[in-house]
Amino acid sequence: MNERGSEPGASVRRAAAGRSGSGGRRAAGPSVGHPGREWDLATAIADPDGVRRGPDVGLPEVALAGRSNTGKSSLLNALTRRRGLARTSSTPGRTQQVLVFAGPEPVALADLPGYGWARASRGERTSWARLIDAYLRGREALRGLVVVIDARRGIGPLDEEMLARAAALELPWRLVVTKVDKLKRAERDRLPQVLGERAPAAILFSARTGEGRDDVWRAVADLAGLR
Ligand SMILES: Nc1nc2c(ncn2[C@@H]2O[C@H](COP(=O)(O)OP(=O)(O)OP(=O)(O)O)[C@@H](O)[C@H]2O)c(=O)[nH]1
Ligand SMILES: [Mg+2]
Repeated sequence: MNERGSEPGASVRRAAAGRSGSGGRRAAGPSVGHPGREWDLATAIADPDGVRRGPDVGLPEVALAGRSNTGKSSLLNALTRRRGLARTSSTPGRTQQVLVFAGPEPVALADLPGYGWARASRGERTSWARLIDAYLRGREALRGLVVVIDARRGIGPLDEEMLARAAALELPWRLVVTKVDKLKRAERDRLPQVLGERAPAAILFSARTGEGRDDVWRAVADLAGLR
């Protein structure tokens, strides 16, 4: 099947149709998705208390985490094939809440605020960090993380911290190395060395060209316990 011609998440729906039982933290509803429904915002969580209060979307959830401006929201838009669904910006700090999106697939996608934006005020950074932490700890439907890394920056200390936190919470994760369209051939060839031991767990992706999109969907399905 060609990349552009495939439906969003078609492999996820096929996998869900054949699955027997759900893995992860706790079963979150029937996980059937809503065939025919367009991807749309299901709920927004603005503060740590909102994690407990926030409505259960009734689907297992996979969250997109990563440094500010790495391309989390762009990845979400590529996965759902809805340009402009999650707001993106060349200015870091665009996403400031946890935004949970649901559509026809049997999995919800959560767009997290980015971490590590040096120009955010200390207060903003603290409140986003608290929100992310509360979400990771408290969101019952959460099954796993896609940790998004900018291909030109590699994995930094804050990313390692996020991976350690995921491990401590027993949340499975996958790495997505995005913006690979920006790499020169030689830079791309060096990626396995740059990523080191993380390389085998990494999916190369570009929101610009669509490269890797189906692989990311497969990873999302695995994280959600659908395959
Ligand atoms: N060339 C290229 N640019 C990208 C890609 N993905 C994202 N961008 C650009 O990178 C910038 C940041 O993208 P966002 O998707 O808003 O990043 P984010 O991680 O959601 O950022 P925050 O919400 O601020 O944490 C935007 O200008 C995007 O157009 C990609 O795969 N290739
Ligand atoms: Mg964003």
